[in-house]
Amino acid sequence: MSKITSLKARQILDSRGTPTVEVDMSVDNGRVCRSSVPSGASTGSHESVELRDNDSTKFDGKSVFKAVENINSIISSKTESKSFEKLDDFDSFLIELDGTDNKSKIGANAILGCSIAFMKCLSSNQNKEIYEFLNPSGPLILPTPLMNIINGGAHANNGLDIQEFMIVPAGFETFSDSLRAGVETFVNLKKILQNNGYSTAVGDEGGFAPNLESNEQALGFISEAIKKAGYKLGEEIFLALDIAASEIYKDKIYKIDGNLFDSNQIINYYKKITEKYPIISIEDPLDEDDWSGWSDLTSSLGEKIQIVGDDLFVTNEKRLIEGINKSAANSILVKINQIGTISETLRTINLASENNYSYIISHRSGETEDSTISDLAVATCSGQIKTGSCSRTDRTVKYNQLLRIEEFLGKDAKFAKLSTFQPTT
Ligand code: 2PG
Ligand code: MG
Repeated sequence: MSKITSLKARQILDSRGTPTVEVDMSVDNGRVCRSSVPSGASTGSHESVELRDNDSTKFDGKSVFKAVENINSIISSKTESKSFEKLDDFDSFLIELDGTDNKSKIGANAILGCSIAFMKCLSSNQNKEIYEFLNPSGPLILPTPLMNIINGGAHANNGLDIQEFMIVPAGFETFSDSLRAGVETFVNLKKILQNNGYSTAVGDEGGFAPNLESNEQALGFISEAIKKAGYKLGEEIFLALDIAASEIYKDKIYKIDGNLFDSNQIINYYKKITEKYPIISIEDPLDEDDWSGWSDLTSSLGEKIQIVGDDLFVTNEKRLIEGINKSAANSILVKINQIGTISETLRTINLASENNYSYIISHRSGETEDSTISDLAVATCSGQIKTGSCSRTDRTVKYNQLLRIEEFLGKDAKFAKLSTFQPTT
């Protein structure tokens, strides 16, 4: 049984300068472990609630002093006399303490900060890395990165409707070679954008945010950058998109490059671009509540590419069950703060895996120096991680942790390549 022996939360800043929650905790008088909580911009409306103070005189209404106070007073006092057998018991206790369906009382940000910190304390007390603690008997797999090298949508102010243009360097033997190919493509993309007179300033996830003429132009420049870096497009490096379609959907109509599409028409648009470019994964191609559109797209393109539910599933078992029943998507994006505890995240992953859905461990557009998701990706054998481009420390901290894990695992470090992509390749 494990007991919290110290607990202190504070407000810090995330990568956008927005306040977020940091937690310092020790369990059974072990080392103090620290966690911090990410935050999205294109948030799904079914996500757990991030508690913010909404006081317009401070931090543009976004301070999290209430969530911090909920940890330092409520969670701290209610756990004082309690011991927990496992992480699962601790997380269940927090869920019950909150008592709402969406963690709106104590705040998913407060709860997640404690859940991550408790997990870190348990692993530290066992002298284990987080990935070892989560999966002591293996197998362990280094994930293929989905690197968002052109940022649009809610993550930039450049007029690109599609939120994320990603490269997937999957055709390599090791994680570090894959990362290197991603970095070299990024560097070449910078030169191409410069030569064409576009800005090389970066967006929220460290990818470039040029004011391009069209969404397809982004795909063209990225394809060129891959070739210029000396890699084979569609063999070594593939493409992926996050449309974040809820952001371009209004009155049952989607808008891309000034064109208006209903669900059927946008499905045709996806068919065309996946014929033209080696796109192997599309996330949130349709609105978060356009279930019939999702089922139609999955039946027409699901045999060919990975169709990923992010805002659709919000890492929530109930939403995922609905998706499985409706044959909507074949993959789920997993964000720990959408659901609010590590244990629930692991249950959602198990459900996905049992139903042959792939699962991608993901960051948020607002990030911190916490690299827990890298360990989570290795421990759960997700085979895929989405953690932005290869610039900005909030993004590279996750890649750097994966480089360390690769080194720790030595010759046992297996790299996922395309093994977990849906449809299984
Ligand atoms: C997404 C994410 C992360 P945000 O839509 O997948 O890339 O963005 O955190 O803004 O929801
Ligand atoms: Mg998304």
